[in-house]
Amino acid sequence: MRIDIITALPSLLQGPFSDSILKRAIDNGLAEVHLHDLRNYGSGKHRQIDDYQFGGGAGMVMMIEPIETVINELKSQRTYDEVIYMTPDGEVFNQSMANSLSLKGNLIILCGHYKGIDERVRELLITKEISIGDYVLSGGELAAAVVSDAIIRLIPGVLNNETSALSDSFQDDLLAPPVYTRPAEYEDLKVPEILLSGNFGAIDKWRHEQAEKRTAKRRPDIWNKKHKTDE
Ligand code: 6GU
Repeated sequence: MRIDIITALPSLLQGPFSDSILKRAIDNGLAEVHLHDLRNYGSGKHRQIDDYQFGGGAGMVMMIEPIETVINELKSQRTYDEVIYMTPDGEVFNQSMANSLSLKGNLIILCGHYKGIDERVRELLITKEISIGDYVLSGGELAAAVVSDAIIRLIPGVLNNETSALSDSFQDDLLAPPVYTRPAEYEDLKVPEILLSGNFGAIDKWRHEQAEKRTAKRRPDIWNKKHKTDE
């Protein structure tokens, strides 16, 4: 999997890929992430990438040409499965979108800024628009990092068996059950007896029940949907 991220603020995106699971995935050649500084594609002495909006109003709009130039340059080098635009008015990201994107080969992710991008970029170049939730961020960069993380960890070989993504929250429409480690007793709080029993069949059953209880209580929306479709 290769992800090309186009951004006016590449330094905002360096951190998330320089540590832990994402760094290991990249070091092991399971994922490639390339950051492209939109400023390098800007026009004129000032490498302009944004301008005032037609019709007036506060806030700058990202121009078509620099974005088209970088996207065309990338497309001339390989074919892309999706050209994604990160925007609060996109489709709300979830685990099922992460699952299907993790099966793709090459992705472009464009991060918006200011008031957004010229609408014609969306018409001409973008194949998918993603939001990470109903709140507004200063730009698409943090959202692009979230989406990339959710996708890359699903690539086979990125996680080991123990941390397998199959047991993640949401993967089976259930939240994860509670987990404990040493000490077995902390102040008055004991780890549930069953987890110390060594009876792995009973432990699995307990965990599944806890996951169901937790989902029904905390996320009735997911719980009710699951039970409608199971019937
Ligand atoms: Cl993708 N971008 C911005 N700027 N804000 C957001 C978002 C994206 N998703 C949720 N809020």
